[in-house]
Amino acid sequence: GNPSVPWDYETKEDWPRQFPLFCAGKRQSPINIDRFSVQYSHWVGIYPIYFYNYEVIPEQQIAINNGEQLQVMHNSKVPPSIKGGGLHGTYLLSQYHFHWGSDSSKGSEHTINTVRYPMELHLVHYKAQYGDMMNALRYADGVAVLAVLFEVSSRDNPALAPVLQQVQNIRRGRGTPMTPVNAPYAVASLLPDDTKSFYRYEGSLTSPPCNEVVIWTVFKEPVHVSQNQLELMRTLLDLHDEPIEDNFRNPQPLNNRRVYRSFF
Ligand code: BO1
Ligand code: ZN
Repeated sequence: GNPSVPWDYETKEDWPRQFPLFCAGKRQSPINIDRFSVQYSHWVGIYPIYFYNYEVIPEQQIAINNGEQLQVMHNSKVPPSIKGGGLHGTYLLSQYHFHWGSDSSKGSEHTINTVRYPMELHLVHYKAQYGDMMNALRYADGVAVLAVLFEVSSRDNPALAPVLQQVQNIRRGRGTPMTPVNAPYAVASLLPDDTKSFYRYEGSLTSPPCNEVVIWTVFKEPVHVSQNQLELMRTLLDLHDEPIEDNFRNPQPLNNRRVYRSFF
């Protein structure tokens, strides 16, 4: 697993061979969440996830086209953070990014009862006590990702507008200027109304090097996105000036894992 070896989604089925250190492991992500085999957990359900500074409008967020994803780094002095919801300790937001498909029949990484969604948002946090993201990747509970599924709607999702406004400035991959997202909005506006109902399991980063360090939270309630907004995502270009699309990994074997739910 040499992290400097380039990877792309065209060869995603080869990641276990290309990055055998972690991508061939037994707690890989994403997974299919089968509603009828998930188990209610009192431990996960008793306390809601508490969101700190999620309502604060960051002074500045930076949108980046990294050649594989549209990623947003925040630049706030006090980063948004989460605790509760069965997580041990506080996790600080590092970045968030999106996975989407070439058409709306696919795009999400997690599937629910094998149903694919057209887009999935990942809010990537690292455990505060581990100091930074790089160090957190060394611990089995180092990273907590919140996943939000999108379903197609006839209405635009206003929470996506500030990020999508930057797409024209970062259309080409790596080497394009990092663009501040200035429009006022809070990260919280990207979350579903019901953050108390979610699925929880232990998994990995969904792309190489696939470190098995992620406590996953997948919200039950999807949010909405319009076809126009999805089309805008699909105009982003990768390193070869090809559209970035289908930047998702397929569900991985559950193996010896349980998926919990926070709700009855
Ligand atoms: S995901 O949320 O599971 N799709 C995911 C996949 C890959 C990463 C993060 C989240 N990669 C890591 C890099 C680190 C970097 C970190 C934060 O993202 O391996 O080098 O510091 O941006
Ligand atoms: Zn992701």
